Amino acid sequence: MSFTLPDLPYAYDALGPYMSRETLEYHHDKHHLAYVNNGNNLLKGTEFEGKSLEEIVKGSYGKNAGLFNNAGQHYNHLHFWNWMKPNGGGAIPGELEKKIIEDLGSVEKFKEDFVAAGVGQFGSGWAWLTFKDGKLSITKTPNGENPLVHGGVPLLGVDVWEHSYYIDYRNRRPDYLKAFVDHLVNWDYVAELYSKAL
Ligand code: MN3
Repeated sequence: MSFTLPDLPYAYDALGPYMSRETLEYHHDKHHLAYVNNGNNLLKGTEFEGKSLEEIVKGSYGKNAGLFNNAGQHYNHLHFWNWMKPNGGGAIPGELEKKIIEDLGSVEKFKEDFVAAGVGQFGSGWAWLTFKDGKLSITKTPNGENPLVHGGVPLLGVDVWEHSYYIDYRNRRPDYLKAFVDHLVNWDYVAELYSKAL
């Protein structure tokens, strides 16, 4: 398979005021597109041609850094657009909420720890709600890495590369992360991934 860039699942101005049209234009149309194009070029002639994106991400990790970085970021961004929605945040579907309380203490504690993971990721990377061995945990990864390569399933991820927040928040990464958990998260999509991972 080759990588393709899907349209955003909402209008470019739909996530305001928490994420602006300008951010989404740059982030989706330029950054994500670059991962798609570079990934396709680096995929050519490798053993990974014809494999699924998930197989490429897992298989190229530690073996083909160029391909991994771009395939990983393509995977992360495909989900990232769906991890947000207009008027997001809010109520978490029941089963998932129960599991968050069971494994992570409370919804409030989850939010605090998720934001702290994003703030604590030095440089570029991602913070995650990860499902692994029947348990939820909060993790973080550098650059294009994600929980797949550590045997987990990424249920929710937030991009903490500066391109994701610098236009709207400048250096205030914590404010971006708080806005993400309180106003942007598409919990229905997270719950869908959780039910598939069970
Ligand atoms: Mn990004």
